[in-house]
Amino acid sequence: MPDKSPVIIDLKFDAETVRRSLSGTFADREVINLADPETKGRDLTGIAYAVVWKPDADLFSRAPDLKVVFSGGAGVDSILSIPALPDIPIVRFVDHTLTTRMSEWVVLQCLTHLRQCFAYAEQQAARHWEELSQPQASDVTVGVMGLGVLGLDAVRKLQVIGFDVIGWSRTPKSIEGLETYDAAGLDAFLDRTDILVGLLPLTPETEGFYDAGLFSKLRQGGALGKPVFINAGRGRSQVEADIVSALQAGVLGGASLDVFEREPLGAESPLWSMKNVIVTPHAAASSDERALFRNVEAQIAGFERGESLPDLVDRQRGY
Ligand code: NDP
Ligand code: OXD
Repeated sequence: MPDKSPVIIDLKFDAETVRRSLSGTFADREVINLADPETKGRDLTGIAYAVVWKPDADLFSRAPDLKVVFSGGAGVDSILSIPALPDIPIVRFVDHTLTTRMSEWVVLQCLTHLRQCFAYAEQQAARHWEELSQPQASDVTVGVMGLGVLGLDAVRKLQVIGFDVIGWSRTPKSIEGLETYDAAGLDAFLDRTDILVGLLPLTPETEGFYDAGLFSKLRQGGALGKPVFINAGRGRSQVEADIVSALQAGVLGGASLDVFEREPLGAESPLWSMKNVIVTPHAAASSDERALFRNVEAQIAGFERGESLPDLVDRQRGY
């Protein structure tokens, strides 16, 4: 084995897929996959790298010499919440495979609500033939919250479909072809929005953010009649009881949710069977393991050549 630091793998993904995807990767260093029973109790001192998703709480005390932590996903809340996290660089997983998947999901959900798929599914079940009046994408304003890697790609793809798109982010932005709002413009942004797309990270500021007060500020009487809430950011940013009440009261006309306050979503949740609601199991943009390992290999090679690491997490901001 060449004299290069091993890499620890602690990914709470499907264990078999991780194992299969590791074959042929990291050719120049040892891989210690903590899902393998033989690594139990293994001394992890002296190891520089770890690739993690929902890591074991004791990983950082077991591996005190880590130089870089690579996140197995784009979101890092499950890493930042570990109390023993050392003050070392954390690299997010930013890759076209993940970005493309997210945009596919977002576009699919926006089109599902625009093209009245729920109403047509009901008609089909009843063997009922009736053409419904159909707004155009350009009649509908999609407000994308979060203009980072995922939000911006979704914006561009929604624009190609023809939606009127506006964006909102923490800091002010100037983006060609996109009207944007910052934190101070929240109410004005919501007041124009027919379909709200949440692509925000979970931070202390965004916890419980999508609540009754926010839903009540979305535009009523737009081309879809009632506003729609779509969230693929993080579930703890949404107040699920408020989503249910807003749907029941007609404040919201529909929702597409990929993330939930508690995952898996409990069987008792009313969201499973509500009208005009799509539930997907945190599957909007799962990481492709092979792409992840290729990405980490390239990052480690660059780091060992003395290059700076891209896609670093800002611990102060929390994302
Ligand atoms: P980025 O870090 O690239 O972008 C985050 C965006 O959110 C930025 O525009 C940032 O604003 C904005 N933002 C953060 N905090 C606030 C706030 N308090 N108020 C307003 N805007 C804020 O992240 P990505 O686009 O790569 O990913 C976004 C999130 O998507 C991830 O953190 C993760 O939670 C989720 N995700 C979900 C997946 C799924 O399968 N459901 C898959 C992958 C990711 P600014 O530009 O001003 O910094
Ligand atoms: C991610 C996710 O953050 O899959 O990448 O949720």
